[in-house]
Amino acid sequence: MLGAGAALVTIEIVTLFDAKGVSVTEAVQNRFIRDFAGSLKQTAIDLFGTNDKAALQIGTALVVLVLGAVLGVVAGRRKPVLLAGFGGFALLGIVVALGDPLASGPVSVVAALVGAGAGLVTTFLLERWWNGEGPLIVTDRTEGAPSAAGVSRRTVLASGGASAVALLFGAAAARAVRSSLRTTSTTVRRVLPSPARRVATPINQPFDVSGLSPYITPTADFYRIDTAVRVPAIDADSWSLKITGMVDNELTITYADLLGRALVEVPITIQCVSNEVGGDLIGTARWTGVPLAELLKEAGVQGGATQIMGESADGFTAGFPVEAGTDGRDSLLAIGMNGHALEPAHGFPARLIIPGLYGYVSATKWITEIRLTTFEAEQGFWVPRGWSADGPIKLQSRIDVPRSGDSVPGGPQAIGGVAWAPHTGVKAVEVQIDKGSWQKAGLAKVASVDTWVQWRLEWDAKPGRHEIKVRAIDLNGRVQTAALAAPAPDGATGHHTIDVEVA
Ligand SMILES: Nc1nc2c(c(=O)[nH]1)N[C@H]1C(S)=C(S)[C@@H](COP(=O)(O)O)O[C@H]1N2
Ligand SMILES: [Mo]
Repeated sequence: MLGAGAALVTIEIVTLFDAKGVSVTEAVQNRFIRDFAGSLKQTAIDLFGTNDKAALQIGTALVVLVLGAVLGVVAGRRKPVLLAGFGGFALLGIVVALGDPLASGPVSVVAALVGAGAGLVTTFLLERWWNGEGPLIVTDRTEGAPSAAGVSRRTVLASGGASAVALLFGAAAARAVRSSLRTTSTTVRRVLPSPARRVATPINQPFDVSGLSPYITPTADFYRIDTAVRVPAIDADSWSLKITGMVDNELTITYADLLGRALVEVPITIQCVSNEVGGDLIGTARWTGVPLAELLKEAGVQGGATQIMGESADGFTAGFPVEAGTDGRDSLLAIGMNGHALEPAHGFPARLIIPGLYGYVSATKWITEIRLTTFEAEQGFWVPRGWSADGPIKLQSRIDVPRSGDSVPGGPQAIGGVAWAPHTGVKAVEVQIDKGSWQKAGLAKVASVDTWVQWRLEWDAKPGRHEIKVRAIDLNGRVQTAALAAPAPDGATGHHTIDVEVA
């Protein structure tokens, strides 16, 4: 177990030589996500929410320690078995790391080999000490004591456990140092040129309800979903984006090219398909970027192309219909969010933002390629993992205040929330209290049909328990369905319903 811990910490220390990349362990975690994401995504989100990565780290540490312990038990005093065990894990790590676009080959090979070496040496030394052969012999060996070195079983377990924890902290510390190295080397705050065109964000909204989601979600509160264990650290100066596939002219675009173009700023709501009814995997930001249509026009999309596939530096892919890039909506190759260059977590240096589509089919972060292809030829990351190839965001609405389970004072007060039908627009929001008639809520202003709308209803709350439901009606007159559907395969449906207690 301690040998395995020593291997882990060594791998992280060696990977300090590749601050921007991923370690062998992270490459294995990425691979695990790739292979099991299909079956685990919703369970992981349900269990851990957006702490799923923390859960993965803790899980990995435990699995590695347990594997080490099992190897120790199996190997006994047979050194070749230990050698084969550590060697096998090193080989596996190397093979997986070589397949990870963000892992450096040479650093991974060295890290895996040195890590396995450190694990073996630790194990051999401990074993020698245990058998009373090494330099660490405790002299007052008592005959028949539970451990060969004359140390009690309890002391061995306690110091062994403490050492394992120390090794894990060491690995975490090495990662933290690596994170700080990457942030200083890549996330130089870039000031974006002011946009040439701006879709105005409504200020002076007609109402202000405490607890209601703000129209524009602050970047710090914006939800985050990515398959990469670690946020890719990309150097904007060496980054480039290729437009390839079924185009007349392949293009290569640099960050400087993007900064030199006429930028637009547009408020757009994006949502994760995994968002449950009433969930918070949705947000609206002012996105700054270059119209995707302009880039596609320069590349010259060929007649047979039906799908635009975005591919990222970490190998993630997401594909959507060509029309969503060319039909006049504000689809963007975005470089800014809420007035600043993108945060690394949200896709620095560039990502796609496509109004009306779930993120998993469209919003590729850390994008390095836009490939014109067909739906027959290629599938985006989530499609073979059980999610629909088509991902229009469904008509939905949410109650923000009061919160379900709240106890509220009686008398006049506001019920409020948000509703959305991205790229279609919301015509009306209706609220039902205690199975009564549907009452029309007031709507705030919106920048366009591409964002959510805030709504409010005045309520004269009478004492007792109450059930409150909301539904939206889109600009085509479609009423949000009450039929319950889970997020997989193409987005949850149903009416958000809450219970409140009025004092
Ligand atoms: N490279 C990459 N881009 C990605 C993803 C990802 O895992 N990797 N996740 C997608 C999904 S599922 C969603 S919902 C959005 C979330 O964008 P955000 O994290 O900026 O909110 O990004 C999309 N872009
Ligand atoms: Mo998503």
